[in-house]
Amino acid sequence: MQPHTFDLFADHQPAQQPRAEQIGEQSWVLRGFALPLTDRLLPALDAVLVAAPLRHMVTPGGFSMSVGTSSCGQLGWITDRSGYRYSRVDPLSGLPWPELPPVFADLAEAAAQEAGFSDFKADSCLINRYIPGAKMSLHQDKDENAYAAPIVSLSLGLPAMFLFGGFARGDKSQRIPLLHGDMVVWGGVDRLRFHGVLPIKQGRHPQLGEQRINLTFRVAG
Ligand code: MD3
Ligand code: FE
Repeated sequence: MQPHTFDLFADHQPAQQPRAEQIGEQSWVLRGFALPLTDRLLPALDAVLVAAPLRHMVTPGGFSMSVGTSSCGQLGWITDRSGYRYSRVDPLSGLPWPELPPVFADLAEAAAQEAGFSDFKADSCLINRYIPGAKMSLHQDKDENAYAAPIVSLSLGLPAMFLFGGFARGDKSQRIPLLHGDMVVWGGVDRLRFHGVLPIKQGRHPQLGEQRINLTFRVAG
């Protein structure tokens, strides 16, 4: 974490608004946390997506995901007819995934710290791209090797309605709007809660256009 990055966060935070909004026992929404860094985040994201383009992966059941996905970092999440897993290589290129840009790593660590998780070092960043109408059905994230570390997410572009459920598929979900620059940290007892994203509404974001991009930073290995 570079000191100048830290100053940026301090300077841009509106004084009145609470910095962190608790949504679960060990889960926090950090409204606008990434906004001071978007000028560095967006070009880094573009470079990653040139090296490892978004693609619509196929689930074990044979359905093509409505969300386009890619990854950076040492491990990337993939799915195909044989199952879900993390891979050191991008199956599209046969090459290792692009490195995690330092601005991504610093931001994820700072957000985790803010939510009470120190020394968060992500080895994987999953990139999800939603166009209007795309959604993510309720699911649990269980493909990581350990659940001690939190998952940190960054929302960019069009708004989304995030569903934060319980520990069984049928449990009631909270609906949490996520806007450009918002970050969420899920850890500890909340790590295995069901969650999903409602279909994205039509719209145009001034910087990202007609799309939402979500990054999730994970310790997968
Ligand atoms: C809550 N992505 O990629 S962010 C996913 O907005 C995923 O693209 C959504 O669910 C998206 O798996 C939601 C984050 C998220 C990730 C892991 C969680 C929320 C979580 C684990 C437990 C509880
Ligand atoms: Fe998930």
